[in-house]
Order: sequence, then C-alpha cells, then structure tokens
Amino acid sequence: MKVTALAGGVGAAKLVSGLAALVPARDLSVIVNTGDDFGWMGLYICPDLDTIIYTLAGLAHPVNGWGLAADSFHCLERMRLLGCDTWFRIGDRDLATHIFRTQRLHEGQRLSEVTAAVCSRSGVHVRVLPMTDSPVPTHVDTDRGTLDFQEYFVRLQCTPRIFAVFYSGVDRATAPPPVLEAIGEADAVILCPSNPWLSIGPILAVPGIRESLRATRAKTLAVSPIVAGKALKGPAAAMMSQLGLEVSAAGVAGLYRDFLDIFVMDGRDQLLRGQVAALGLEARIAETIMDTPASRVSLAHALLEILG
Ligand code: FO1
Repeated sequence: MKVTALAGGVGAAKLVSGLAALVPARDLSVIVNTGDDFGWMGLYICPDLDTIIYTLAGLAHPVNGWGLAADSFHCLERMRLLGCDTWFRIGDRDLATHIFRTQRLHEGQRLSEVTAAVCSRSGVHVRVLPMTDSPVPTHVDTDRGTLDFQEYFVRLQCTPRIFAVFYSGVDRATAPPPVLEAIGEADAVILCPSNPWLSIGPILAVPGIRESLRATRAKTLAVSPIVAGKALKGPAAAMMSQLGLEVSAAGVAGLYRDFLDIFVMDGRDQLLRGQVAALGLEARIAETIMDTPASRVSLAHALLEILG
C-alpha cells in the first residue's frame, strides 16, 4: 500500500516512525509543515523537517523529540556570553544541519533538494517532502501583538491569547510536483495527530494541496490530536477554545470534513463517534497515545488495518 503522511513535528514524527517500521520506504512519503521555519543567526532552521528526519534516522533527542540525542550546547553557551538571544536552543551537532542547509540554499538549491540530501546522508530512505520550497512563515495575532511562530511557541511558551493564525505569503506559494504526486498516487493519506492550525493548517493552505486531497482516489484518514478534550502535546486545545471552537476530537474532524474519509479517535472519545459520523465521516477508535516505541508501531498497524 502506498502511504502518504501529512506531518508537523514531534507527535507526527512518532507516528511516521511507526509507519516506517511497517511500510517499505519506497511506498512511504511524508509531506512536512514548513510554516515553523525561521531565520536564526543568519541560518535557515526547519524544525519540523529536522524532527521528522532525525526521528526516522534514530537520532532524535529521546525526551524533547526535537534536536539530536546527546547533543552539547557549547556554541549556544558562547553565544550567550557574547550577549546573543539564546531562547531557541540549537545544539552543536544540530548546528551542522542548519549550516549545511543554509549554504546549499545560498548556492541556489531548492529546499526539497537540500532536504533530500540531508535524508540520504542520514540514511533516511522514506521520501521527506517540504510542503513548498518558498518560505511561508506562520504568524499569530495575539493579545501581545502579531508574533512569529517560534516567538509564540518557544520564547513565550504559548502563553499569549490567540485571535488568528496566518501563513504569510502562502497565496504565492506552490506545492512542488512530488508533493501533489504523493497525494494523487497514494492508496492512503494519513493526517498525523498534529496541531490543526500550526502543523496541518499550513500544509492545507498551500494552493493545490487541499484540492488534491479532495480529488485523490486515496482513502484519507486523520488521527485526532485531541484526546478527552486535551491536546496530546502543545497548545491545540487552548487554541481551539481561544478561536471559539469546540475543544474535542469531533471539533477537529469538522475542520477536515471536505476531503476526509475516516477520523480516528482514542478509546476515551468513544462517545463522540455519533457526532463524527454526523459529519459524514467514518468514525474509528484506536489507542492513539504513543508513549513507547512499541505504541508507535501499534498505532501505525491499527491505522493500516482500518485503511484495509
Ligand atoms: N522547541 C522548544 O520548545 N524549545 C527549543 O529551544 C527548541 C529548539 C529547537 C531547535 C531545533 C529544532 O529543530 C527544533 C527546536 N524546537 C524547540 C522545536 C520547535 O520549536 C518546533 O517548531 C516545535 O516543536 C513545533 O513543531
């Protein structure tokens, strides 16, 4: 079965690594959010791409999920002494990826090409595809003004109240042809349990991607990032309430109903099955918490079974 996943950062990386244990690499593609990308000390940082690649390579930090395992922070410490902002914690070995990427981009390569190079040099054979090659930075309108995504997410720890989320320049962005092919030629498309506005939203906003999802013959399935009214990770639940939406798995299902076939919720949300079915979606239940390496594979296995 050819599978294409739509992915944000840490939660998505867990599911993608479970899928990679079951689906041959040639049949697995991952379309990754690049709305989190930003400039740091002149370097081009792509946190979600790196999180997916490091996880697939078995190199990710075991607790944070982002960055590299057993990295050191000597460069950051020196920068702190020099008076630089160090709230975004870039490790010494991680730095090599950002220097490599930035240099290649300066030489005129596209982000997709650089990403393919980072993958092959990291031993990752799954196709990891940035949603677009052009910068589409996510911004949030908040009670503390309009903020860059990482400022909101890392520096301010998601504490500002959000009024709106927007993806700057997305109207002019295009999806690279392999992204549209990965959707059009898949047997199954899986939306990972990622934040609907900060991770999946930017991907769906790239012109052509949502239309391809509506048109594909693939079965499309989403895994809820909300379990029993709480986000598995990050600010999704708080954002839903701040944006005036129902904080529940069913509330997330409604965001994708124009193209989705199957919505998978945790067993704790059994009672929402009727509400999801009323949206015209097939409501299915699985154990969605991925707190061990084995549980990543079990969830991937359950999803592949549901998809037939
Ligand atoms: N997330 C944090 O919460 N704090 C950090 O200092 C931090 C550093 C960092 C460095 C490299 C990288 O690839 C990711 C990093 N992240 C950090 C994660 C990043 O903010 C992601 O955008 C989010 O996890 C959303 O997916």
